[in-house]
Amino acid sequence: MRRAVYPGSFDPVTFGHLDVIRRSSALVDELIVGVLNNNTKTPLFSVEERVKILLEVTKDIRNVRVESFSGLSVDFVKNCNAGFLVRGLRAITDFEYELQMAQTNRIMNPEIDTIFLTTSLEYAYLSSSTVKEVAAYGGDISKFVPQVVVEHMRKKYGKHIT
Ligand code: COD
Repeated sequence: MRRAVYPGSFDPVTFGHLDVIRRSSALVDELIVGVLNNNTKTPLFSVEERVKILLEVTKDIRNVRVESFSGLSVDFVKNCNAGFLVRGLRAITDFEYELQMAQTNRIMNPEIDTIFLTTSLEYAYLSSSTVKEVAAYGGDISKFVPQVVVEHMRKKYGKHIT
């Protein structure tokens, strides 16, 4: 079975992430979306909320599983019996960070490779931090994230979010 892991913060999941999930799930038998439970950063959404939202927005994709993880992503990939890590690339700024991470991960576990999907052009600008900033100022985020995320953001920031 060809299994891959797409690890990330997903705080919150955007249409850009969803596009990577759809396209990479079509390349493998099973895609596991790994949600980092990060104790050092304070995310807007708890890991439980992020998993719940991801389960909701991926429920129509039959070969996608969603799980949280702590620690190194290569260890999570190994524990999942997966051979690949999926990551998305938007711009040259992503490339430097992603290349460094992919190479470090490969040194730590040479059996695990990283596959990069380049962003779809319509989502090239999109990031979770931009969505949070727009939402914090009461802007319309419905073009950036699924409706279920809009509703969760509304609860976090108050009802003025579109
Ligand atoms: N289009 C395409 N791709 C996108 C878009 C978009 N619009 N938006 C985001 N992406 C991609 C990102 O480039 C990234 O590849 C992925 O989606 C997830 O993005 P985020 O921002 O939700 O998640 P990150 O980048 O914060 O996730 C970082 C990890 C959690 C994977 C990383 O910190 C990690 O593995 N941590 C565990 C400790 C570890 O193993 N560290 C690495 C040692 S080198």
